[in-house]
Amino acid sequence: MRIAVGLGIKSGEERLESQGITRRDFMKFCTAITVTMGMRPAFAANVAAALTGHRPSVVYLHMAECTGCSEALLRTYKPFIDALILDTISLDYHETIMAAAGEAAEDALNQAVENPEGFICIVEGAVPTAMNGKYGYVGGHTMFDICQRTLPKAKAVVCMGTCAAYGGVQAAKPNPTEAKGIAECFPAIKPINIAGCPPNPLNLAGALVAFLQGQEIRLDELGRPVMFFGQNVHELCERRKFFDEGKFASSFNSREAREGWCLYDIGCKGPQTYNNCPKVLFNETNWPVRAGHPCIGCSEPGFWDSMSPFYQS
Ligand code: FSX
Ligand code: SF4
Ligand code: F3S
Repeated sequence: MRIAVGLGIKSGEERLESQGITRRDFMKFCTAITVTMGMRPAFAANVAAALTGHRPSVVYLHMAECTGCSEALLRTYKPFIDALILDTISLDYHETIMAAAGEAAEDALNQAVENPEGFICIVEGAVPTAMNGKYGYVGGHTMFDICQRTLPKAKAVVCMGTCAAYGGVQAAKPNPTEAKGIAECFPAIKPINIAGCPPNPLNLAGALVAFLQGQEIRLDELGRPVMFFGQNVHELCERRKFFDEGKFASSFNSREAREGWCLYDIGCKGPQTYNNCPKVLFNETNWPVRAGHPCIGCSEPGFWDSMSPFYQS
């Protein structure tokens, strides 16, 4: 396994150790990514090698959004998932967590974009396009201009969350800012859409691993990696047997809901929604439907309009 022998890899292992990440925790994380990617257990060694190898430069842009996607990444129950992802990459620009401000931040962005080794661009949030983009500014530039200047130079563009992928809540009717997702806004860009509001950080980690390994990432017609979004929530749901038996909870606080009956009658959109939440879980702990909340379709384009009302009674 490369992690044990290569000089560069060893320094990767040392980096992790210096952050208090034990080898056991690290391999557990690699196994979680392996499962998320739908690979066989032995693939965990390849994941470990990808995560401890060369660190690609990443520029992380924020558009119009709630920043819940970054929160999902940074507020993991064990700090090491965010530490690992942030250690795997060289995060050269991220408006929310970078120390630099003002001109120093601008310089950091310009330098990262001109890096001769290239960079991966991760985008959170939708792009406001009305009035020439005047609804969204960062550092005196419209969000539209920042994307237009940055995205075509990236080796890969990853949309972190449904807003960047399809517009999300900003694009909900009546959409006064004419917010759009990246692919709609810039048709020449073919982003990898890690959909979800918020998306699961393990899906981002899995996509980065696949990219670092030079794997072909097969996308569905909505730009989502099939390895994470190839099945719908309903197929994977643990309440599914109750659906098949025609056992539907009639209210959120009913005994039936607590006993695991299907939430379809109270608004669940699992049958129309492609995501791996039941399999991957958030924080290795839970997912909406297990917690008693219907799926609201958060990984689908236009879900604020097409999937609402989210609750039925
Ligand atoms: Fe959207 Fe993400 Fe939902 Fe929020 O950045 S996908 S509103 S969790 O923050 O963009
Ligand atoms: Fe399908 Fe939702 Fe029922 Fe689960 S709770 S079986 S996802 S309809
Ligand atoms: Fe979103 Fe439904 Fe999963 S609401 S988080 S796709 S269960």
